[in-house]
Amino acid sequence: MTEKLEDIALALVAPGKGILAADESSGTIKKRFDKINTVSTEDSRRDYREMLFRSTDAMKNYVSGVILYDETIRQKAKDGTTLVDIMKAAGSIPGIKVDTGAKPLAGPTSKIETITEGLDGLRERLAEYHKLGARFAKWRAVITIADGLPTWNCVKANSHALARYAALCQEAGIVPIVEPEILMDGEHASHDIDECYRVTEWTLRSVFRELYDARVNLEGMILKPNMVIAGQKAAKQASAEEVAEKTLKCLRATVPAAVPGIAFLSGGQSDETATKHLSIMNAIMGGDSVPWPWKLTFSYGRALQAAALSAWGGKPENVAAGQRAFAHRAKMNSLAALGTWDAKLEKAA
Ligand code: 5MM
Repeated sequence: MTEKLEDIALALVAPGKGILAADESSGTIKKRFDKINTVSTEDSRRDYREMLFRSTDAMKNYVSGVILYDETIRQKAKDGTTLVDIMKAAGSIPGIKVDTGAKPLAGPTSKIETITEGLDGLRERLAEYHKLGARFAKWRAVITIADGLPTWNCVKANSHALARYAALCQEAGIVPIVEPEILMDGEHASHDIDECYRVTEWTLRSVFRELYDARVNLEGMILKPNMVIAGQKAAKQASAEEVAEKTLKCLRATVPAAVPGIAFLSGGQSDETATKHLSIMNAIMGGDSVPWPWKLTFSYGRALQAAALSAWGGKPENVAAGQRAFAHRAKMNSLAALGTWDAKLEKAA
């Protein structure tokens, strides 16, 4: 495979393909396993991820890359093959989460606002991850909308950290996925869609300003934003068409044409809703007489894995069922990335 950042970035957003976010830290995967009454151990986490990565049809046809956690990039399957080699054999690019998590942002809003950490020693960690096979990385900044929040301090600090991370990645020959997430879930998420629009626009402007200052090559990165959507606790939820239109409007106003692709996070949307929103957006773009500059695809965690996780249920005898559920979701999202998904196809599962 080519080692050029621009080529890797384009491969990640190849037509009909998107990214599987399987980078849950040990605390997060434990929460997911608790829901299926499965104990989270090094082996059970390996078995679950091996099941996903051996879903050959899905990995070959719909998944361009997988974001891994530090433990997973070092793990071997039961037969001794590294998990990285399994996904590479299917033609999928290994990626790695390199942030060390969102921590309270010191100051008066520390109970709500966070700053993502992980810059110390990052140059050395990236060099090691490159040797282990990673060709792209991910760093997630978290922005919370609440009464009077976010603060400019929070938006600025997180944008700056994202840009420093992205520059270090490119120096190491790794494509940075830049993920500024405006939360749609959690205890404060009662904002409406227009407030999400305002904060998303503000944050993206700030992020691209910092990326420019850090001299990040926009052709060699991928943006992973939230969709413009009301908070889960909002009294009024916007229609799918409104989410699609406002998300596209916001991205067109803020994301430079040099960026090759935008791969959304699902953020707590149901599987089908996340697929539907992506498909409507791609259908709008495809039907436009003026060409849009970037590809639009998925980089879903929960919305790609939830069905597979529950079909598997931690039981070896359910591996085939888990793989079927995963392949179905991956295919639905692949169609959405082409703008051709239809709700009727969900029944075919
Ligand atoms: C897979 O979940 C990632 C979060 O892991 P930690 O919270 O344990 O660090 C997360 O960053 C994920 O990659 C993105 O938010 C996209 O996932 P969703 O579920 O929002 O599509």
